[in-house]
Amino acid sequence: TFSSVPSLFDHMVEIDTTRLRETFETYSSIGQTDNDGLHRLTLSEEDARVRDQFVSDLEQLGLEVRIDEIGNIFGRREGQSPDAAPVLVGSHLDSQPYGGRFDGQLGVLTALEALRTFEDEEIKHERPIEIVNWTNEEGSRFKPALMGSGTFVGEFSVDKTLAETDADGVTVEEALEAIGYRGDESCEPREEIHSYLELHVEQGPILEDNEVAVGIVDGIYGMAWLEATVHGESDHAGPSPVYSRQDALVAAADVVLNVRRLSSRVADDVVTTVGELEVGPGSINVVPSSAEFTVDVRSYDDDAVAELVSCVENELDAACARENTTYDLEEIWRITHTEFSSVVRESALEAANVLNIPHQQMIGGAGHDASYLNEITDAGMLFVPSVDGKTHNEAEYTEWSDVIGGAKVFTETMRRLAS
Ligand code: HGY
Ligand code: MN
Ligand code: MN
Ligand code: MN
Repeated sequence: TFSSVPSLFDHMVEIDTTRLRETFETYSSIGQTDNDGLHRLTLSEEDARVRDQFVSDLEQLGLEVRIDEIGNIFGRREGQSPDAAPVLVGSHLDSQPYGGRFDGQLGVLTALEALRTFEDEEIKHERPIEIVNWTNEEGSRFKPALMGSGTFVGEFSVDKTLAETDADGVTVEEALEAIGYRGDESCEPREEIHSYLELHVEQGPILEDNEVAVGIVDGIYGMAWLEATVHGESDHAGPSPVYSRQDALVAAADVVLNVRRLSSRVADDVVTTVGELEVGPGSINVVPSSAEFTVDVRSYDDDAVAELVSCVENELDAACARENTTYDLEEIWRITHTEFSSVVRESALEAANVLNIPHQQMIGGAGHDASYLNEITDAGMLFVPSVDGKTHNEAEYTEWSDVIGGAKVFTETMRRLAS
């Protein structure tokens, strides 16, 4: 379907797979867990060390390095036409608590290897190419997710981002200062961007089930993040009769289970997750007076996400009526679904065809920085298979042959976008 006959002029770029593997192992050792995962929360001491490694690698490659006021790190390789709009490539180096080594990191290091190869092979390209590491893609220590890219495209104000606090009350601003990554560049595009390309592990089972090496991503689910607090009354676990209790955890647990049961009724692809739950006062013989929990709701259908958010509210009303408790509910983040542009997708499809690498188009359920970049430029993503679809888990893994396949398609796509 595409002019996939490799034209003689398609200079196929040979990445250095040994160097990519060595670099991957070096970065994986920074924040490495006992089970070979990564514990590298954004703006932590481990994140500081991997950022230092990244900056030094960019400098060694002769790139112009700049760090913006919320710690996004950019490296620029000039093109033949320095005034042309640049191609932006990259992902994120922060991880989930006890997460995997591939989520985010693989995308940054694949982009680094592509640029190193361009340097080695003196590949000429019209457009400047910029590599980026986005601050706080994961949204675990500081909420919301996609914080660095979201602020860059103007979705979040810099002031709001700097004021976000972690569970210990530390602000993003303080954390950036503590690790020396509060840069002096303003966090906004300083020029028109031609396109954005991100490689990422699929974090699902589709590519593995279909035995396909590369996913070319059409779109990403929309999602909403909620924080609920149920208020009850603490009481003695012994003498207080059950019928008169106002047990915040019982009400919360009711909601958690019912929301899960409701999901599939709203739309086939809806997924809901309660990932955090904190009970107060937290004593074995005290009836809980508070239960705070988060809800992560996703679907490719934005209306289904909206409907699920109101389902959570209805369940809280019903559960609190049954248990004579009250609640507060706050929506802390909403992002609508993403439909990527054809510009990057077509280049990626041509690259995969020319390289003869099996590929398919697909939708992704995990959030990615590319979603926000898609608001200001032509963005696109490549996925590589996740073994057993496992991710946000120390066992996260991608076969090295798939890492190479993805890196080849990435590098050829980047070459096409920049030429
Ligand atoms: O939440 C997500 O999907 C991403 O991993 N931050
Ligand atoms: Mn990620
Ligand atoms: Mn993630
Ligand atoms: Mn991402």
